[in-house]
Amino acid sequence: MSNGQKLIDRCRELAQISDNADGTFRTFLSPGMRRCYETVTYWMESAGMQVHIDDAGNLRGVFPGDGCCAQPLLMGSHLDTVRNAGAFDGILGVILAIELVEMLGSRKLPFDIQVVGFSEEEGVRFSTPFIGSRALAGSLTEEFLALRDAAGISVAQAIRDFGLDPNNTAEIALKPVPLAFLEFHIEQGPVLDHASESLALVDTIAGLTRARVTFTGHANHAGTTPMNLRSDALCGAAEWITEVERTALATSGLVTTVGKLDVTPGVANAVPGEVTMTLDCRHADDSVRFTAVKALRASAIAIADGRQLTFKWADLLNQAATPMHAGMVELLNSAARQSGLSLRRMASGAGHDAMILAACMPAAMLFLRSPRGISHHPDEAVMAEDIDNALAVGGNFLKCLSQTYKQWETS
Ligand code: HGY
Ligand code: MN
Ligand code: MN
Repeated sequence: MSNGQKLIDRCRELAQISDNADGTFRTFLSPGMRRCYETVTYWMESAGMQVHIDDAGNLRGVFPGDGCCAQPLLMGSHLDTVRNAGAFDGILGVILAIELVEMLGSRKLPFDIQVVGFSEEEGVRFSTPFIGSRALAGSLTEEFLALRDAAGISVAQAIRDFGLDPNNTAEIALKPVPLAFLEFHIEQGPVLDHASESLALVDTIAGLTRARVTFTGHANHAGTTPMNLRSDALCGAAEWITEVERTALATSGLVTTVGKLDVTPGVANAVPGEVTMTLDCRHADDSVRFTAVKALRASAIAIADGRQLTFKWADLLNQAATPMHAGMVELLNSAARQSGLSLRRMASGAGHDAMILAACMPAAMLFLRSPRGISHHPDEAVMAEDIDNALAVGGNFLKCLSQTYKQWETS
């Protein structure tokens, strides 16, 4: 069996570990995550790593180097998922990094290799992503620790419930800072599949605005309330959602999504009194994103005024577009050329932990083709040959970095 197929099998094995009876779903420090960590810990230890869980719930494997370089190389991705997820988003990046370590056998590099499985990237449980990587970047503030999930449990309490110490999260920031962070990830879109290409270098990660938007009117009887006397929150939301779509269709490179919508009272025979929804807006150029978000906020206010509704807007996330480290991308590119591959550079429409870690260390990403461009869906897939190519590039990257680490050392 090729390594590629072995790693596909491992990802599919983890996809069976879920907090839901139907579909793959694991959130921050959930029971499913604990079971997932047990399996990944076994694979990390089999590859010769020392494994621990840090106080932000990240799974951490360390493969010691020969001591020549104090700064480690960090590789990894996230182990949490969206609801009804595929088997490879995030997970493949952790499994592939473990395999690169395993392929070293007893060889020691000049630097330690740290493999991390981040505890929360998708932001499902607390409506805010990147909890694990923020801790490693030293940006997990008290404000994040105080966020509460739908059951009213705070991030800090979830950390305590898992047997960890939320008072220690400030200690997690990596010291010394790693030479680099390398994340392997599926593209999650159609570009490579359409071009029949195996891998790509990521040059920038699109910026991301996420907000919670609420329209409030008056719930009333569906049968007795005349149409001209209604303040129907859902009709207002519907008018705005079509404006959200129209704005993106009219703006090159902009994507907007209303992915979650809650209606109250949410019964067939009552006029909707309140609608709460999420807005996700992304673009590789922050000024374009800011202009779009400003226009969408203004149109929501106008729609609410015109329908005697009230309107609330709560910012959940404003993540800047993040360029990858040019030097590290070039090193990855030369590793790819050594593997006989000539790779395109492309922007990532999806957000990734690399955009958080890029604030404090050189970060680079290698994309693997997503067959049919599907992701955040059970039909998400990856091809064994692309994993084999990624392992070849990753192996050459470790070799190139071992030969050039002195030029990247910062401490
Ligand atoms: O939403 C995203 O872009 C990523 O999958 N968390
Ligand atoms: Mn995702
Ligand atoms: Mn991901």
